[in-house]
Amino acid sequence: MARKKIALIGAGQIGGTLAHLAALKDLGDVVLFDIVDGVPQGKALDLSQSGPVEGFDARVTGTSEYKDIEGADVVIVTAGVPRKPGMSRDDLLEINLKVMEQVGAGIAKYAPEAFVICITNPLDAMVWALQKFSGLPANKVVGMAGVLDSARFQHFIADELKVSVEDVTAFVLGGHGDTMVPLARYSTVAGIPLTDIVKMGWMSKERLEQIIQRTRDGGAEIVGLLKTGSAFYAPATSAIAMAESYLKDKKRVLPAAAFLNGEYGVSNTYVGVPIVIGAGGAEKIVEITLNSAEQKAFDKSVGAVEGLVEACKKIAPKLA
Ligand code: A3D
Repeated sequence: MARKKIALIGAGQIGGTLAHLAALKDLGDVVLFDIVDGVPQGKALDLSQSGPVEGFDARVTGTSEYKDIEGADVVIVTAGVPRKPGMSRDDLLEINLKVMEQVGAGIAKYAPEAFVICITNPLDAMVWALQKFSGLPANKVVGMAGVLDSARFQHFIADELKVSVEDVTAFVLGGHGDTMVPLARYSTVAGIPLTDIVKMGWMSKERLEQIIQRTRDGGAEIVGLLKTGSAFYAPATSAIAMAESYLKDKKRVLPAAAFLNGEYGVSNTYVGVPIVIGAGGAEKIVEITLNSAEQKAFDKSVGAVEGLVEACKKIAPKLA
């Protein structure tokens, strides 16, 4: 069986980490693409030289030409600019939208059969634009945010209760922004919903609220500490989990920005919901029932994403 091919568009902080993880997990050969000549080639050479030590055979190459991504099974997009302290994800919209147009054209030409995972911010609007610019089917283009937001929530809960992260599941819905909706009712410790954990007195309601807010601000907290860029280890790991589920047809149920066509009462918009990822891409959108407070928070989040999509249409009228 031929080795799978993973193309990484953007060879910055997340791109380099993605390449390392993909090689360590032997997911396939890796092509790192970037417009800055030398960076993808240099990182690819460095990573290749870790192969003999780690014992991976994946070929890691760097390029600035789209033709080298030809036939990729998976494309992960991080091209664009990240946040600096004081910036919101939405401040990146105009510049990253232009990047999505170039990337979409490159994917359409050389990797139209690929499963595409977008990470570039503002995530929900950029994945929407990337799907439109590339013309790929909507079930083959998804955005990574929910796995990361849920992992942040899981980490904070496990840390607070002093339990293993392995026993904590977390559930975050909605757009990847300040309006994201961490759902306590659907997040559990060994199957016990966090709402019951509060009732049992294991954690106070106030503490849970603080953790939920810290999850929402999780990206900004790291931007504030790093000062020169945004988080990259956990975002890369999260996208690799999605790529692996596709490549191995694992059919994992993961939160991701998916194209909604009536589900959750939303149309023609990408927003974070649980989906099944298998060989067919986004194979199923899982529609959970929301209580009125959750629905209100979800609607607010969808409204924020729709506002960004409208801004994209104004900047690039061909998306309208
Ligand atoms: P960074 O290290 O700056 O890497 C971005 C790379 O994109 C750089 O190497 C650029 O040279 C390259 N690039 C710029 N324009 C183009 C282009 N037209 N074609 C190809 N490559 C280009 O950033 P990063 O890796 O830290 O972050 C990448 C993106 O991910 C940013 O938009 C972040 O905001 C976003 N991000 C999203 C999440 C989510 O959870 C959704 C988390 C963290 C970061």
